[in-house]
Amino acid sequence: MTKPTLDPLDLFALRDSLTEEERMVQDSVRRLVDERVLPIIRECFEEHRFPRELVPELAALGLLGSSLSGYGCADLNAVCYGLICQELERGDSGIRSFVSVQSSLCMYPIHTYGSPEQKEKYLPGMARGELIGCFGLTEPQGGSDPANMKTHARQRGRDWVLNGSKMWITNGSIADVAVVWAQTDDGIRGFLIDKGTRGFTAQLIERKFSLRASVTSALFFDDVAVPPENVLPGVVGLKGPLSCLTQARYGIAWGVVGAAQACLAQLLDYTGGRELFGRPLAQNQAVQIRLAEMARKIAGAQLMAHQLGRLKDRGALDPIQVSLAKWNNCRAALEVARECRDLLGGAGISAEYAPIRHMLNLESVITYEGTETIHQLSVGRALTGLNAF
Ligand code: TGC
Ligand code: FAD
Repeated sequence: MTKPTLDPLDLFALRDSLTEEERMVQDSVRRLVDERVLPIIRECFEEHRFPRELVPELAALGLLGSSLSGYGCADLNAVCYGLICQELERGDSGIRSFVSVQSSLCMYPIHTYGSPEQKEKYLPGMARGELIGCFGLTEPQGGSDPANMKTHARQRGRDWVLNGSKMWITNGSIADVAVVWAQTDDGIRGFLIDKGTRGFTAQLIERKFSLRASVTSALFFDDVAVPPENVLPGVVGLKGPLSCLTQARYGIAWGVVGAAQACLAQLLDYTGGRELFGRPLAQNQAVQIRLAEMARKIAGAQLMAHQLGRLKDRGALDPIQVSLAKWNNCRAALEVARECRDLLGGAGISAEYAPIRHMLNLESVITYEGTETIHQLSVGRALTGLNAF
């Protein structure tokens, strides 16, 4: 038997190209996932429970708003943020989702578009995990087309009055502050709605088959009075929410690699140890071809994520590159998870094995933050200059 010399989960030795700081970040998140996430995540998924008890530990490692500077944030580079997402999603997409929403969808817009007072009020508490955020863009009538949002805000005296609803909102029922995008007479604006504000309610969406270790909710706004201090002053228009989505989609392109790695690692172990027809399952050509295909998909996704990170750190990232990577990497991870589920045979449907949990999670991940079709059409538009939306 030939001894493997390469790391099957890092065939292009990308770990060697990381700086010392990047490796340290990866190692510390990896430890957290091994010691704190993996022992409980199966039960959380079965019980449909987000492990909120982990939030202080995520915060203590500097994982909330990790790319931001000041306000108690870690000011890490983009590759570090990617590695954080990758390691967390090796545990579960729900944990990565929590960090994506807190960091990229809530802290990022406050940091980028907020007033000095808003930054002081929210960011330090969010970095410490004492304040949880959610991001309300999607509405029941169609998340792919947020320009058509019905939630609106009108000025009444000094305040704004917000009416409408949002659907499928991660962290919605546990959030202390909701970053809500609403149509106004002069374009889409961002509003910071504190928990307990009169007229604002969040309702948990129960009985999901996917992302069961994550909180998903609907938000309702019934004549919610919002003072001007709670309006993000730095942006008007769809580019506000879309710029946040670029940050979060970037993290997802890395995160799903972790989910795929977790699946392949478990499958390599399983097929190496299971004897059928007098030899290990892994010693069949048909099985090796499938394992090699999975390794190819993971390696391609990893290379794309790493290059995306280097481009982002140089300030040269284009949202279309993020669309391509989000699409490619989610599709690759989902295919890997489904293949692993299948090669585990009957065991593949057991909660004892991770692939089915990752597979079910990835059905959400390929849908949220822009469905696969939306990213394909975005790339198509960039290639042709013709808008097919
Ligand atoms: P488009 O013409 O492309 O853009 C409108 C304006 O926005 C500007 N823009 C950006 N600005 C900054 N950064 C970016 N990344 C930007 N992308 C676009 C653009 O320049 C333009 O500005 P201006 O000044 O010219 O007006 O807009 P469009 O209406 O054609 O877009 C179409 C489309 C389909 C691409 C867009 O609507 C879209 O991306 N739809 C998908 C919606 C989506 O992804 N929703 C996700 C909701 S959040 C979520 O799912 C969280 S899950 C969290 C978790 O748990 O991890
Ligand atoms: P639709 O937009 O109705 O799309 C339905 C189908 O039509 C899709 O397959 C789509 O690709 C396809 N389609 C759409 N347009 C076209 C076209 N022009 N041509 C061909 N096909 C098309 N949103 C938030 O704002 N904040 C959150 O925190 C958040 N968290 C989420 C968590 C979970 C678990 C899930 C599942 C979703 C979350 N979302 C969140 C919402 C998510 O972003 C939307 O589900 C997504 O954008 C798709 O919107 P939709 O579900 O309304 O589907």
